[in-house]
Amino acid sequence: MAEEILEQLAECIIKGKAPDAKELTQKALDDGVDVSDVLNQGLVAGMSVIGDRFKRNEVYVPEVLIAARAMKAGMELLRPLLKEGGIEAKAIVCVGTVKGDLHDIGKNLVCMMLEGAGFEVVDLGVNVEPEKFVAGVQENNANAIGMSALLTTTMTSMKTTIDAFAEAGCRDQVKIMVGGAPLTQNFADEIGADGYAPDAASAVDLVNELLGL
Ligand code: B1M
Repeated sequence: MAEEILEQLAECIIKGKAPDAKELTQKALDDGVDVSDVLNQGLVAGMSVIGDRFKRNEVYVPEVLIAARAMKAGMELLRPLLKEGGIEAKAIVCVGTVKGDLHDIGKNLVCMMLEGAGFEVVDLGVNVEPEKFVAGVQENNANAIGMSALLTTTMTSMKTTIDAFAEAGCRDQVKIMVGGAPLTQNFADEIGADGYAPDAASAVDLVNELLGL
């Protein structure tokens, strides 16, 4: 019975049916299904199917955004219960678009995919100064950061941000991943990032790998 509802819930996420996802999340909770099962076997399971399809170019940005909206509808009901029950997120990741850069569509996709994979995401927004990344990690006890840049002129802010972590003496406490259309693995290596993700779904694989999860 519980399995059936959770399968239906995952299917709602895949199809991006937000009202149905909300209704089924509530139904699962009313039926006494464990909150973490609703999260992992319902919402996260659906979102990870979308993530895999996105990586294989079987679905595109609009489908991911619609699925993420459905996941958010369910998450709104779960979030307070997860907090109450002391159910911990897999890890905490601060994500932002670097200083000077206002592009946020890719960054938002990364946030949604990470949240969909069970991470707590602190969205630092756009035009994020290096010091704000450092403060974000320190204030939230974050395990990793994800930096996004869409302009060749702002890619350099990534290096400045990595330097700011070193200057603050906390470079070793955080895994740093980077992404965005003009980036390459070579660039990530050059600036001393821990990893590069070419797309939002790969960012989930990367942070899992970097944190050994
Ligand atoms: Co801008 N823009 N833009 N723009 N814009 C580009 C990037 C550009 C390539 C257009 C062009 O000339 N062909 C060009 C950059 C050229 C360059 O530097 N090489 C450009 C320019 C020049 C500019 C302005 C300077 C234009 C001007 O004012 N003269 C200006 C800069 C403003 C600023 O940031 N300071 C500007 C402004 C804008 C808008 C505000 C109008 C708007 C942004 C709206 C918004 O984001 N809210 C905009 C848009 C929409 C674009 C294009 C058309 C689309 C970008 C996008 O959202 N793609 C873009 C041209 C293009 O790509 N066709 C362009 C979809 C998104 C899902 O992809 O962000 O790559 P993307 O994210 C992917 C991956 O890269 C990865 O995952 C995502 C999903 O798979 N990823 C990460 C991204 N971040 C990651 C972080 C990670 C991991 C993976 O962390 C671990």
